[in-house]
Amino acid sequence: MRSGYTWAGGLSGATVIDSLDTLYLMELKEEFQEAKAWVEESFHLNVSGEASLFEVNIRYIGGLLSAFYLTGDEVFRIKAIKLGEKLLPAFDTPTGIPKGVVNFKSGSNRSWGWAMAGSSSILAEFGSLHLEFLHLTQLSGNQVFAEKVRNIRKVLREIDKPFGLYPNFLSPVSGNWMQHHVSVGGLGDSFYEYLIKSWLMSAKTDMEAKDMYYEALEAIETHLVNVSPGGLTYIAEWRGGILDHKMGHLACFSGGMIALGAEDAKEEKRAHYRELAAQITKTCHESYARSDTKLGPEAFWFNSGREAVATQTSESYYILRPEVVESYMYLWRQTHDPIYREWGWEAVMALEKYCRTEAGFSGIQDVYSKVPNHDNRQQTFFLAETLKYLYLLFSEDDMLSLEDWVFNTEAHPLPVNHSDSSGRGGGRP
Ligand code: DMJ
Repeated sequence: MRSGYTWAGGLSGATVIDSLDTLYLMELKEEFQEAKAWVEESFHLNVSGEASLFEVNIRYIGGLLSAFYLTGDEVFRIKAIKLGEKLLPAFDTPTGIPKGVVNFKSGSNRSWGWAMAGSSSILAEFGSLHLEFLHLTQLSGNQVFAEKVRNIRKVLREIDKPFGLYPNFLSPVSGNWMQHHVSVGGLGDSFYEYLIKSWLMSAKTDMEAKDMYYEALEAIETHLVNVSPGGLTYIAEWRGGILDHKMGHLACFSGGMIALGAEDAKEEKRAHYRELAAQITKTCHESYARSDTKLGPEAFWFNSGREAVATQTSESYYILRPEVVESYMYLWRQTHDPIYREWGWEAVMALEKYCRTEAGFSGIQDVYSKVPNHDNRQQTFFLAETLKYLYLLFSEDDMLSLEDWVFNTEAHPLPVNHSDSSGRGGGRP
């Protein structure tokens, strides 16, 4: 077992913890017991490296919380809370907006060097803590976790937003935006996701999250959503008013998110959001269908007559990302249109053909080449997300029902807090 990941601060077993709930769900009982034994005996928290607050939260805390909720095994609850406590120094900033990196040894924090020369926190990072931190408070009785994320919400609620949009970089010192770049892909993505999911996880009591989500979505639609000459709907990136007609693979989760949120929109917008979700998901499928491997590139453009294809080899790779099949799963649950299972099956076949290796699955360097070009890495989110969403796509709707569970941005299911409103428990799958 190696630590391997630079973002993990010396924690080992990222793949084990990220895949616990997938193993459990798929009834791989022996493998699950082996993984649980590893968590009990070998998952040590007394490490001293520098960790990413965001990655440790979504993969480790999310993975442990889901494993606890699915099984009731105390070891997962206890380790999730202890690890959560180790993340708290990231919030020691003048605004309470956490910095991206926490030093497990010294308890100091810093921003990523690449984030506006180390001056900024990233929207998708500090905006994707809410679900897990509320559960940490619920399971520990310690209010500190909930207080931290409520403060983040307050800062974001009160700050001026250009055209109602949320830029990607914010100073944790001054609380001001550091530039005006907006993305529903990398750097922005899961912030929007956590707004609608906070609303759903609160059993539809967190009105603030609801309002912020629909307001943000309206601004995105007004300023970022476009239709290509060939009729493909996409979400562009916004740089202070200028658009990059580009969509990242990461942004393809938004079809699923918009579908998930459609039901609680104003009545006159519901059908519209369902259609928008279907169109975006169709575009993301096109990015797969237009490649030689039938897997999609990291980013695709809508420029000079070329649509839904990467325009540079540096953006032609596929690293086993989940976002496209994630949207198929949500659209399937919403519509039961068999096209989503067909598209999901195309992805399964392509993964088998181009990504399966002797030791597992690997990313590929060029989706436009049929010659094997493995990158020799199996990202942890392949087991946490890609395989889980595919499995759910071909399962009955009551397997982790969307009424009772929300998925964190790493696809770890967390129970809806029904006790707030109706007295129903979170339930087991
Ligand atoms: C995952 O770690 C999470 O989904 C995150 O929000 C962004 N993307 C990767 C997988 O692509």
